[in-house]
Amino acid sequence: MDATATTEQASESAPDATTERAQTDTPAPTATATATPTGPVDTDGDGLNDSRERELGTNASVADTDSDGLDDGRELELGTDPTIADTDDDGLGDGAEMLATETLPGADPLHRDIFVEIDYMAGERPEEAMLDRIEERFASAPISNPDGEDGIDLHLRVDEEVPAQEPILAANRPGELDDIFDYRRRYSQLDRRGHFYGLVVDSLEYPNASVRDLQGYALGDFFVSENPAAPGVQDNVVMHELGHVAGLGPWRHPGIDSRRIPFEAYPSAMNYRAPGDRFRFSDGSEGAADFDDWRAIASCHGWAGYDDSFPAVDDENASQAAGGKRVLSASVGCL
Ligand SMILES: [Ca+2]
Ligand SMILES: [Ca+2]
Ligand SMILES: [Ca+2]
Ligand SMILES: [Ca+2]
Repeated sequence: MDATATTEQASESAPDATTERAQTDTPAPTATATATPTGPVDTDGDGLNDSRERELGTNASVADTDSDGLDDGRELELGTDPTIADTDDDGLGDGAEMLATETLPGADPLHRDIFVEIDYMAGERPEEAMLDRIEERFASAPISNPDGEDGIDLHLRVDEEVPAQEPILAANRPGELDDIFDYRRRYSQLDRRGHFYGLVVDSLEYPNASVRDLQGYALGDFFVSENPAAPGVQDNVVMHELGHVAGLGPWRHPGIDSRRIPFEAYPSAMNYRAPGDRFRFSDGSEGAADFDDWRAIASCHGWAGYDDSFPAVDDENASQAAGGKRVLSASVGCL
């Protein structure tokens, strides 16, 4: 704690040195070289004097130029962009990532974060070890970040136990708390930006017999996973449904939600031929039939550097996929 306080104090007394570092990504020459302005005027009191603000393109009369909750001087200390409200482009503002420690614990304004609230029916609490394994997959994703480190920081946060009902219907019907959408409405906090919602249940029941064997379900920013007894299987189900909510719809690639492509050619949890214990997304490196799941997720979210690479929609596959489960296919998307 003391070290942090000292650091902040030091950078406050030498704001220009900190600025140089953030701007050029090279070591500051010396702390004193530019830090001794005579009578600097800091009109808005954000820790940067007016002439420095002109250089940076920030507003010298507004402390928080991009209105993200962090003053311009503080942003330079952190390395975030004082003129961009969401420096890492993950849908969570710089200020929220730094200050909303209760709703976004562990968020990093320079690294892509995805938060998932997970509720579970009584007796179906997901194992932390399983959630850790999936988080590790995302952490090593080949996705770049402003902090220079690859990966997506996935936060799978177990929230609360909800009343059990088995099986639970994966379709809307009138009545209180008798289908998965009732649970979503009552227990999710999807109004929080950047959040997905997951519900772990004992058994899912489908109104359409053709999909009754599926163990998970995804719609928009919400997914449901059965909690099967077989070890390892749930990793794959959760990974698969997370893929859907993150943007991997069946119209993106013929191998998603199908058995048309061998697992070796498209080694992804989105492939129905994935062995139960193979929970991973593909990076497109296995040849013509492969698909870069990670890049599709990134471009689906509009992350800088990936937004122009979205694969063309496969209309034929989309319509085939829509055949048995139109609602599912048409609505699964990304934030
Ligand atoms: Ca700001
Ligand atoms: Ca900012
Ligand atoms: Ca952000
Ligand atoms: Ca972030």
